[in-house]
Amino acid sequence: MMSTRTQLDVAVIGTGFSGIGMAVRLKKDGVENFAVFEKAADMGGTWRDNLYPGCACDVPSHLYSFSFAPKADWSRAFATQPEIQQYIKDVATEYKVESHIRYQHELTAAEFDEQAGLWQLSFANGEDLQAKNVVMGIGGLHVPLIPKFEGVEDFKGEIFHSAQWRHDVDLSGKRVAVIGTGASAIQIIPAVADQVERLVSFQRTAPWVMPKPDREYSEAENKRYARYPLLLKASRGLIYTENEIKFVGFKYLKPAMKLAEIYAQHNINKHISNRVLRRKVTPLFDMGCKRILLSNDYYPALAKDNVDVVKSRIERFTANGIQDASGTEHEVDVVIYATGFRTTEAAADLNVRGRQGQTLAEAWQQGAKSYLGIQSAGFPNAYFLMGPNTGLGHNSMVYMIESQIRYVADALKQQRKQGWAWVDVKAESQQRFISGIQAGLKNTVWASGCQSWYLNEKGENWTLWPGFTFAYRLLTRRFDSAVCELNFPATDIATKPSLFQRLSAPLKAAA
Ligand code: N01
Repeated sequence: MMSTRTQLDVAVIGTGFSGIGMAVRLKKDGVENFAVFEKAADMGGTWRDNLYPGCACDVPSHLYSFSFAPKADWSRAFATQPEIQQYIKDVATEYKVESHIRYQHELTAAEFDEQAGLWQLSFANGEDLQAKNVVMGIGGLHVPLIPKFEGVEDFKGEIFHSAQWRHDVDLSGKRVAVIGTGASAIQIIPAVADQVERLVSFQRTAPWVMPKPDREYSEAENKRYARYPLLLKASRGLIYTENEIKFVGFKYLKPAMKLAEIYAQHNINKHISNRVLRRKVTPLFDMGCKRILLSNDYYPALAKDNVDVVKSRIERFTANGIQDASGTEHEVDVVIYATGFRTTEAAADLNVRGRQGQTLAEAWQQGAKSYLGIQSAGFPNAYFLMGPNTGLGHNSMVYMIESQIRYVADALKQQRKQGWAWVDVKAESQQRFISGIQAGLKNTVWASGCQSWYLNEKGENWTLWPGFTFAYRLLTRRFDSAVCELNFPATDIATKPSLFQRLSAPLKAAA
């Protein structure tokens, strides 16, 4: 049981890739006085929460893993949710960070005490404590987006969100509606299509879906990876490079994306013979504007006799189902919202108060303003992992997280060495960074006119990193104290001799 008197050097929030990666780094740097706070009873972040059927990663696991903890025995190229969550747990065990985790500690408030240079943290279980630094590893996509449909309260069946899967609801033989056709839906639909009596897919926007180069790894292959770590590194490097090349298309070589669209259309035609359905599922926006999805079984699932795709807008819910804008009522027993998440700006929902009592929600009212997606002016000694404008449309988030962990670790190291009470990024440095980001986003495919979770309701992009990921790594290679306001403990300032005192000391001694 912790009390307000407990004082930590670092409080890390969350136990996903970000939180566990940060904890490992703190241990490596010899920091022991830290704790990792987790709202749930288990670790894994998004890979603990998303338990829907078919949940898997769409980035190959040789890359979607920590560079310091390569795994030679992934069962397949694109690992599924249980294997990825287990990987996170194995890393926590191997690097001995489990004893630092405090489960069932949901952060409810964080307030910075400028005089003391400490964060006052409060948790839903009634505990509170102080920490010199806070590292937010809460993930970018963890608050389910639940649209408000008219008549929802009249519906007699079951409704749940993809990230809050109801395992007690048996879908066998049921009529099921899936709302949304994003990364989650295209995994759920094929996974449940054979089990249900009828499936209605409500598609507002048809996504671009490419074949997924997925396969099982043979035992012999994995033995080779274990025996020759360089081979594993080469596989990781190759996947990384292929993904970075995608960014060239997103920003500089748009005609190349047109070729990719032709290939994707061929993928639709290969699996769907019905021309009406083909047209329905053919996207009408530039490829890359929304996340490019990977699947080998999505289109075959849509082509099944018991699956319907409804393009008409959802008008309202009825007692027995959903009525679309054409007036047709689709009777269903279960509705699954695969409607995505509120984005990074959702971090503003946290009750975080920085200097002069300003809340994060107030600071981010006109956009999620940050420096490198890691610091936010007015919130000293607070660091964000997977923060604003560091999401990716083309590569592995774990790579970005590792860049950020390195930057934060360097900030903390310099803080210990220099004895700073607190460190706050200067508003003008932050503004310069934001201007660069927004200029960089201008000619990318993400600004080509589609509506996606990358953009807020004003059409502004506070989520994506508009460049190569190696450029981000270079930018974050060392903590830059020159862009920060640095504050020394009051006692240090009082006892430190002034320049005049230091210069006049020898004269006084000689007199
Ligand atoms: O959510 P989404 P997701 N009425 O926002 C539709 C990551 N992820 O959970 O396209 C009707 O992509 C919405 O329609 P539209 C990944 O980063 C990763 O699928 O806006 N429909 C869309 O079709 C991904 O990008 C993996 O017109 C409504 C869908 O719901 C992110 O999570 C796996 C609606 C939401 O799609 C989110 O993916 C899964 C409404 N009112 C997820 N509101 C990996 O493999 C929304 N929609 C790593």
